[in-house]
Amino acid sequence: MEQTLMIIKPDAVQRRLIGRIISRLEDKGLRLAALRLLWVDRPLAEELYSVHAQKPFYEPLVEFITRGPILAMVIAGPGAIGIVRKLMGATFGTEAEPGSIRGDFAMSTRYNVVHGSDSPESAEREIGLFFAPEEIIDYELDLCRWTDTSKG
Ligand code: IDP
Ligand code: MG
Repeated sequence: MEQTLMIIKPDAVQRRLIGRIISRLEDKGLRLAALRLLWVDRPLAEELYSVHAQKPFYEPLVEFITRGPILAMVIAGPGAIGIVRKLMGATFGTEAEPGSIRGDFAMSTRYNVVHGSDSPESAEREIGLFFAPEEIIDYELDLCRWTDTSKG
Protein backbone atom coordinates (compact mmCIF):
# COMPACT_ATOMS: atom_id res chain seq x y z
CA MET A 1 0.00 0.00 0.00
CA GLU A 2 1.33 3.45 -0.91
CA GLN A 3 2.73 5.46 1.99
CA THR A 4 3.64 9.09 2.41
CA LEU A 5 5.21 11.25 5.10
CA MET A 6 3.01 14.03 6.37
CA ILE A 7 4.11 16.56 8.99
CA ILE A 8 1.89 18.81 11.06
CA LYS A 9 4.25 21.76 11.34
CA PRO A 10 5.04 23.80 14.49
CA ASP A 11 2.53 26.54 13.64
CA ALA A 12 -0.34 24.04 13.48
CA VAL A 13 0.73 22.26 16.69
CA GLN A 14 0.82 25.60 18.51
CA ARG A 15 -2.54 26.59 17.02
CA ARG A 16 -3.98 23.26 18.25
CA LEU A 17 -5.02 22.14 14.78
CA ILE A 18 -3.72 18.56 15.07
CA GLY A 19 -7.13 17.00 15.63
CA ARG A 20 -8.84 18.89 12.84
CA ILE A 21 -6.10 18.04 10.34
CA ILE A 22 -6.08 14.36 11.25
CA SER A 23 -9.87 14.32 10.95
CA ARG A 24 -9.56 15.35 7.32
CA LEU A 25 -7.24 12.42 6.60
CA GLU A 26 -9.61 10.01 8.33
CA ASP A 27 -12.65 11.53 6.60
CA LYS A 28 -10.99 10.97 3.23
CA GLY A 29 -10.46 7.27 3.99
CA LEU A 30 -6.69 7.35 4.48
CA ARG A 31 -5.10 5.17 7.15
CA LEU A 32 -2.71 6.31 9.89
CA ALA A 33 0.28 3.96 9.88
CA ALA A 34 2.63 5.76 12.31
CA LEU A 35 2.58 8.90 14.45
CA ARG A 36 5.41 10.63 16.30
CA LEU A 37 5.43 13.92 18.21
CA LEU A 38 8.95 15.33 18.28
CA TRP A 39 10.99 18.47 18.35
CA VAL A 40 13.12 18.49 15.20
CA ASP A 41 16.75 19.49 15.69
CA ARG A 42 18.83 21.33 13.15
CA PRO A 43 20.57 18.28 11.59
CA LEU A 44 17.23 16.56 10.97
CA ALA A 45 15.73 19.77 9.57
CA GLU A 46 18.68 20.09 7.18
CA GLU A 47 18.16 16.48 6.04
CA LEU A 48 14.43 16.96 5.53
CA TYR A 49 14.91 20.12 3.49
CA SER A 50 18.21 19.23 1.78
CA VAL A 51 16.67 19.79 -1.68
CA HIS A 52 16.07 23.42 -0.73
CA ALA A 53 19.59 24.10 0.63
CA GLN A 54 20.37 26.68 -2.04
CA LYS A 55 17.02 28.47 -1.95
CA PRO A 56 16.61 31.92 -0.40
CA PHE A 57 13.87 30.62 1.92
CA TYR A 58 16.03 27.77 3.27
CA GLU A 59 17.37 29.37 6.48
CA PRO A 60 14.02 30.74 7.66
CA LEU A 61 12.43 27.38 6.76
CA VAL A 62 14.91 25.47 8.95
CA GLU A 63 14.33 28.02 11.71
CA PHE A 64 10.56 27.51 11.38
CA ILE A 65 10.52 23.71 11.42
CA THR A 66 12.78 23.65 14.53
CA ARG A 67 10.79 26.33 16.35
CA GLY A 68 8.49 23.95 18.23
CA PRO A 69 7.26 20.35 18.24
CA ILE A 70 5.84 18.75 15.12
CA LEU A 71 3.72 15.67 14.50
CA ALA A 72 5.29 13.32 11.92
CA MET A 73 2.93 10.78 10.39
CA VAL A 74 3.04 7.95 7.92
CA ILE A 75 -0.21 8.00 5.96
CA ALA A 76 -1.22 4.98 3.89
CA GLY A 77 -3.75 4.31 1.16
CA PRO A 78 -3.97 3.76 -2.57
CA GLY A 79 -2.52 6.89 -4.17
CA ALA A 80 -1.78 8.33 -0.72
CA ILE A 81 1.07 10.58 -1.93
CA GLY A 82 -1.04 12.45 -4.48
CA ILE A 83 -4.18 12.45 -2.34
CA VAL A 84 -2.34 14.02 0.61
CA ARG A 85 -0.81 16.68 -1.67
CA LYS A 86 -4.32 17.52 -2.92
CA LEU A 87 -5.75 17.67 0.59
CA MET A 88 -2.86 20.00 1.58
CA GLY A 89 -3.43 22.48 -1.25
CA ALA A 90 -0.92 24.79 -2.92
CA THR A 91 2.32 25.63 -1.09
CA PHE A 92 1.49 29.21 -0.16
CA GLY A 93 -1.38 29.74 2.22
CA THR A 94 -2.11 32.87 0.22
CA GLU A 95 -2.80 30.79 -2.89
CA ALA A 96 -4.12 27.48 -1.56
CA GLU A 97 -7.69 26.68 -2.55
CA PRO A 98 -10.45 27.00 0.03
CA GLY A 99 -11.39 23.50 1.14
CA SER A 100 -7.76 22.38 1.27
CA ILE A 101 -5.91 22.25 4.59
CA ARG A 102 -3.63 25.15 3.70
CA GLY A 103 -6.49 26.98 2.01
CA ASP A 104 -8.56 26.81 5.16
CA PHE A 105 -5.89 27.18 7.85
CA ALA A 106 -2.97 29.19 6.41
CA MET A 107 -2.37 32.62 4.92
CA SER A 108 1.44 32.68 5.09
CA THR A 109 3.92 31.48 2.49
CA ARG A 110 6.19 29.82 5.04
CA TYR A 111 3.89 29.04 7.96
CA ASN A 112 1.70 26.72 5.94
CA VAL A 113 0.63 24.16 8.53
CA VAL A 114 1.57 20.87 6.83
CA HIS A 115 4.24 19.05 4.85
CA GLY A 116 3.63 16.12 2.50
CA SER A 117 6.06 14.09 0.39
CA ASP A 118 5.93 15.04 -3.29
CA SER A 119 6.91 11.73 -4.97
CA PRO A 120 7.46 8.04 -4.19
CA GLU A 121 11.22 8.67 -3.91
CA SER A 122 10.71 11.57 -1.49
CA ALA A 123 8.21 9.56 0.53
CA GLU A 124 10.62 6.67 1.00
CA ARG A 125 13.49 8.98 1.95
CA GLU A 126 11.44 11.18 4.28
CA ILE A 127 9.67 8.29 6.05
CA GLY A 128 13.13 6.85 6.77
CA LEU A 129 14.18 10.10 8.47
CA PHE A 130 11.45 9.78 11.10
CA PHE A 131 10.51 6.12 11.45
CA ALA A 132 12.14 2.71 11.74
CA PRO A 133 10.38 0.05 9.65
CA GLU A 134 8.99 -1.70 12.75
CA GLU A 135 7.30 1.53 13.87
CA ILE A 136 5.08 1.56 10.78
CA ILE A 137 1.98 -0.46 11.55
CA ASP A 138 0.45 -2.58 8.81
CA TYR A 139 -3.26 -3.22 9.30
CA GLU A 140 -6.50 -2.96 7.39
CA LEU A 141 -9.35 -0.64 8.19
CA ASP A 142 -12.49 -2.76 8.19
CA LEU A 143 -14.40 -0.02 6.40
CA CYS A 144 -11.93 0.12 3.52
CA ARG A 145 -14.24 -2.12 1.49
CA TRP A 146 -16.53 0.93 1.47
CA THR A 147 -13.85 3.55 0.76
CA ASP A 148 -11.26 1.73 -1.37
CA THR A 149 -12.43 -0.03 -4.50
CA SER A 150 -8.91 -0.22 -5.97
CA LYS A 151 -8.85 -3.98 -5.48
CA GLY A 152 -11.85 -4.41 -7.77
P1 IDP B 1 5.71 22.13 -0.41
O1 IDP B 1 5.75 22.17 1.12
O2 IDP B 1 4.35 22.53 -0.94
O3 IDP B 1 6.21 20.84 -0.99
P2 IDP B 1 8.28 23.30 -1.15
O4 IDP B 1 8.54 24.05 -2.40
O5 IDP B 1 8.83 21.91 -1.03
O6 IDP B 1 6.69 23.30 -0.91
O7 IDP B 1 8.83 24.19 0.05
C1 IDP B 1 9.01 23.67 1.33
C2 IDP B 1 8.50 24.66 2.35
O8 IDP B 1 9.31 25.82 2.30
C3 IDP B 1 7.08 25.16 2.10
O9 IDP B 1 6.09 24.28 2.59
C4 IDP B 1 7.10 26.49 2.84
O10 IDP B 1 6.96 26.29 4.24
C5 IDP B 1 8.51 26.98 2.55
N1 IDP B 1 8.60 27.84 1.36
C6 IDP B 1 8.61 27.45 0.07
N2 IDP B 1 8.73 28.50 -0.78
C7 IDP B 1 8.79 29.58 0.02
C8 IDP B 1 8.94 30.99 -0.26
O11 IDP B 1 9.03 31.44 -1.41
N3 IDP B 1 8.94 31.81 0.83
C9 IDP B 1 8.85 31.35 2.11
N4 IDP B 1 8.74 30.05 2.40
C10 IDP B 1 8.71 29.17 1.37
MG1 MG C 1 8.11 19.99 -0.88
